[in-house]
Amino acid sequence: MLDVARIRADFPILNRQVHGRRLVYLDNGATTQKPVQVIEALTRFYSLHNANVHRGVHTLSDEATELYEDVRAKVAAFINAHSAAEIVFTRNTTESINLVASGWARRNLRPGDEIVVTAMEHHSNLVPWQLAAAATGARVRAIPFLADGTLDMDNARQVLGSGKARLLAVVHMSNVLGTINPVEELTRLAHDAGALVLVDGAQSVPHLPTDVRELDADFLAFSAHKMLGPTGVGVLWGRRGLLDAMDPYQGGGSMIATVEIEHSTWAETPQKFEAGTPNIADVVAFGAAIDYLLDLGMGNVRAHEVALTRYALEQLAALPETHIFGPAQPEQRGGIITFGYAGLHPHDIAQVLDQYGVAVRAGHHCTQPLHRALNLDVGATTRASLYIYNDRDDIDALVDALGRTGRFFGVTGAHSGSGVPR
Ligand code: C6P
Repeated sequence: MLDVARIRADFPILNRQVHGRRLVYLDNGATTQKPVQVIEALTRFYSLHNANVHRGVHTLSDEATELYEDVRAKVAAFINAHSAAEIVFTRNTTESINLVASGWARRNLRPGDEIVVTAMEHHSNLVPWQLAAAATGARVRAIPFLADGTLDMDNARQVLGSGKARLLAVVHMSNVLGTINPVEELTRLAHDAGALVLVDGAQSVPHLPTDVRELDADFLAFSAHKMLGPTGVGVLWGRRGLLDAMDPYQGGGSMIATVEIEHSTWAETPQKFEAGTPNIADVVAFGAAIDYLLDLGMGNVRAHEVALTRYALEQLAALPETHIFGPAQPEQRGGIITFGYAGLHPHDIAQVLDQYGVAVRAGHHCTQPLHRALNLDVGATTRASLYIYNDRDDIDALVDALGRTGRFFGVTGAHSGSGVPR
């Protein structure tokens, strides 16, 4: 599937030590590390091609524009979009969702309309809709999830069939449960009900082969930094007709056709949504990240993660004090493994694991409603999240460090207190 040893050699940061130990990086859901190919693309751009885009007629500006626009085409191909014009560069997934909430929802929603989300949404796919609802009189409704971490599809059919749904905003892969939601089926239900669909692909696009024509949704949002690329670059894919009909998100240079003192007209999609100087160098380096993933093959990335997730679930389940959230089968989920351990507070766990060089995330992971639904003593969990450079040694290191953490806190094995369901 993947030659992890060869891959690891491309990631300089994986050579460093943390507290005198080998770095075991298991916080890929937050952000991934960057291969030397991406780092060099960034340096190369600033060393050789740096100029502003879409403005100059000089050589450097032409080169910068071509490099920048080439990545737009590369992103379009990566998700099988019909054209590069459907790709808008933003700062991150959060901004991509806010763009739709501002440019589409505020213009199209009316009092009584419903924006349907799920109880497992990241705050980024919830708060923008709350703001849009407050501005329009629409209402936000959530589809709950079941005890096994999958979405309650009976409820989904009911809510989407109510006749009030105008938009379904749904996470493709949960950043906490790892659940892969049946987005194609949800899209069919939403479209049958006359609602549009926005897919939050922040955790899915980096890990699963993505084909927007198969998904058949209307918008897809994701971030470069979770797929080997630099921070500060996000993508909004949208159907051309919808993007064309939307209001601009911000006003300024580069997004206009003509400007008078009192009014202006807009540039074509996608320039209409990219006001001001964009994050040129990071977009260009994002192109190197996409090349890297294409070279590996997204099918192989997925297969590697399914195999490693299976191993991780087995090894963690063998620790008697561990409770793992989300679907039991690796095929139903991504490489996101959130757990409670021995009644310890997740922050304590993460802090001790760090002493062993193991980087995991602890907290509510920007999903407070999800954590409330899990009915925990504390609104927090510990999360290990995998990517292409992780291997069984990393999982073994996590399990070993967890055992040591338990012994450090004098845990004997009984489930009690925080970190496990009540
Ligand atoms: N989740 C995590 O550790 P940004 O920050 O805009 O690049 O991505 C926001 C976002 C949206 N949706 C989902 C499903 C996400 O997981 C994230 C980011 C990180 O889980 C940081 S909170």
